[in-house]
Amino acid sequence: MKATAENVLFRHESPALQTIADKVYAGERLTEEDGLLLFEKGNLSFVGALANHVKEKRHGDAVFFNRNFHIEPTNVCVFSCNFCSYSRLYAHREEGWELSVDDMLNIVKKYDGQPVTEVHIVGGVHPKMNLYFFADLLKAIRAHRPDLHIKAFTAVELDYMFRKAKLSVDEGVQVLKEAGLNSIPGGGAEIFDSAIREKICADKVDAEGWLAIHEAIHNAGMHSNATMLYGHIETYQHRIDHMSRLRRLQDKTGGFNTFIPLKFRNGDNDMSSVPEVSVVEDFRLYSIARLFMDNFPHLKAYWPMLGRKNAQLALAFGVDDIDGTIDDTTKIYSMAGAEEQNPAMSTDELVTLIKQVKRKPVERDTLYNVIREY
Ligand code: V47
Ligand code: SF4
Repeated sequence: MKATAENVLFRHESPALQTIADKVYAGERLTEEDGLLLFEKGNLSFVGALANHVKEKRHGDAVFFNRNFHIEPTNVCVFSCNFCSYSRLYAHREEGWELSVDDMLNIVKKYDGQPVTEVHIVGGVHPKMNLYFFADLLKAIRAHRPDLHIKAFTAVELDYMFRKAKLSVDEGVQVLKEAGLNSIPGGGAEIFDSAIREKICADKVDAEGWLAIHEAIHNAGMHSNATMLYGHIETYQHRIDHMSRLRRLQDKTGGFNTFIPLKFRNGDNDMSSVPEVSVVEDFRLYSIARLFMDNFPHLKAYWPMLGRKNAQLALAFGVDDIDGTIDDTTKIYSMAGAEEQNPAMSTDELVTLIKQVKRKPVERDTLYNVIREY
């Protein structure tokens, strides 16, 4: 065999893994069996090198970020996901927070004159905050700041709002679109497998419902993201099944921008006895996701969850996006024990973080239009 860089790098791997490497270099889609084999047998350097190859082929040295801030309308929630450290049941709502439309508009006003491009709005599922409350919120933000991209509400929140309003998914989506919604975030997907869902988030929207809402969003001409909560009680097969369902919907609609793996954090929740997976397992997952999700343009490492140093490292394992400046406005991870207790980074800090690992920072808007290269 000729000693090329490629076959030197992979020469110790099994023939089956070598076949996967060949497929990746040829730009061929990996099967579910390939994905499973990578999880079972692919060591970090093997999957990482392949993922970096794919990342660089698609995006070169670019690493995307945006200037955004979060609004969390409430942490009161009718559901009781066992992994959630953040929510408070309605019966204990005095321990939580509930923002009015005016409160939230005042948060938006704090950014007047600042070059933020996106507001990200997600929270618990409050029984009194209905579709029309949120439509009013969208209208108020849109009227105040017409250029701001509003990325709001997970499929879990939407499913509840639409059902309570007795509207079909398409009708509900239309109401919010007309009020000013631009796209939706990827939360609530967790792990699609129904047996796992039954154990970790039994009472909220199921896989089919989650996927149907994203499909309706795409059909209405909007984009969305997709997440996967990993590293708890799921198996490798469940991860592949999850990513495969997303890949199939993406083949159909092309409406997903970004895949965001979310590492299960075990601080202060009903799954605290489940140990967290290692950092090596995190980066293997990012790498395999980059290889398997061939029709997802972007792979995001959410830095408030990973921490800054690990987010930097993730850029060597297929990741091309590290979300945004955020500005200390999200609590979902700090309450679950993430390193970043007050997540905020200035644009300068984000740019430096990316440059330190010899990548090119590219500021983007929500839809990945380039705003500025650094
Ligand atoms: O669905 C909750 C996760 C998600 C824990 O689309 C936890 O740009 C780990 O979806 N350990 C909500 N994860 C957040 C989310 C998100 C975040 C950033 C960007 C985007 C985007 C979306 O947070 C939930 C759940 O999967 N989560 N608790 C926990 N203990
Ligand atoms: Fe509610 Fe979301 Fe927490 Fe589940 S993860 S309990 S839906 S806030």
